Amino acid sequence: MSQLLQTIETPDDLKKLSVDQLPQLCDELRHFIIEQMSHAPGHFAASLGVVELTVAIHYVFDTPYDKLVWDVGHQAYGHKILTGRREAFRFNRKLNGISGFPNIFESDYDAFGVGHSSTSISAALGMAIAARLSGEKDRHVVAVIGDGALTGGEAFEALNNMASASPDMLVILNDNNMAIDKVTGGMSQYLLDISTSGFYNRIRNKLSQYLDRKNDSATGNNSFITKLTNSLKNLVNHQTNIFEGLNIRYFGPTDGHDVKYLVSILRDLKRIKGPKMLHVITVKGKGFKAAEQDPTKWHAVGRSFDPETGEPLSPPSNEPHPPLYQDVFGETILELAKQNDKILGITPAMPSGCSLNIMMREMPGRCFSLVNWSPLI
Ligand SMILES: Cc1ncc(C[n+]2csc(CCOP(=O)(O)OP(=O)(O)O)c2C)c(N)n1
Repeated sequence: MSQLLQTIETPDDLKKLSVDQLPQLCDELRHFIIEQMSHAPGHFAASLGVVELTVAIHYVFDTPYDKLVWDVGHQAYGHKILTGRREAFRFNRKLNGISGFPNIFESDYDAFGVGHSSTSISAALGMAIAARLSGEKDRHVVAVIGDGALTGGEAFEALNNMASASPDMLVILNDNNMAIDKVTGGMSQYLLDISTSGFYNRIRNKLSQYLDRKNDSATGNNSFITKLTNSLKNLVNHQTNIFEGLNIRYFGPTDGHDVKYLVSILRDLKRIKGPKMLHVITVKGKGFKAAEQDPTKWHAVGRSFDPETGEPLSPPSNEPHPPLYQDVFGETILELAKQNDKILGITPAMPSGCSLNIMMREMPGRCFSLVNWSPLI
């Protein structure tokens, strides 16, 4: 039973829990999402992957005064449940129910109305600058963006602007190595490289442990320790970190499922001024075996399923049913492409979602993923 979750109407209730209780709350929240989604389908795997992150952010930051901006927004179910919409979540995506995405008209906790994708850093940058101009120096601004959404052009534009505006804001990069389909391209390879470089990460961890032992006053942006750490980081990091190169302090990569550790990191980051990025590694569909194994299939679910096994509850009927809209598109584009070799297929990193995978299977060299412009071969 959800003993802790049912005591939480808003993040103020969450803050009454001890840090040691947070893993249990995460289990309950994850279970609640699975249970609800099993009979009221919608986006699924992405929210499961950010349960710990969601709990840690609301535990550490003072939302809604502090601004929390989700990027594609389909991972914000946990956020909705912890911010006054636990019961309303039963009517998620239903007529007269709540929206499946953050919506500024629905709740003060939804700082930015989002759909898809790559807008969060720009929006958060605007909020951070507005806070600075209006003298609200204590207001924190946090953007959460996935590695898929980070490949969008507007996200790069925002990182570029962060470098010059130097706002007090935190970007949390939720890296599950997935968009709707598998992420490919230069940025995803880069993130993998910095996540897996053992030597670099060992040195970085030692440095951050050293930093942790220092008192709060030593962790300011201009402190000697901070400057020393940056110099050492540059020394050990032969390839310059792309984010550090843009004047954004980079922290991580770290385990995005260790809620207690996330809380301690976020508390530390809260005290550090300037533009920062925390890179967390998560598993899309975390805690639900079928979704962990096939996150693309479980990105969004269309039918009720058994919350234990993932098996569909209503077997597909033998009755003839109309084809899916996207399959009509997929079959048609393939048919046309066979007749006209000038036709190419382009998708925003979601070949399965728009059924371009039908053409992709037969003509991989003529299909492109918009987000990274690589042929789908
Ligand atoms: C401008 C734009 N580009 C691309 C897409 C297709 N798209 C939808 S969600 C998404 C990214 C999802 O991946 P990520 O941000 O990593 O979130 P996750 O689902 O993995 O949590 C993409 C590329 C879109 N909807 N709009």
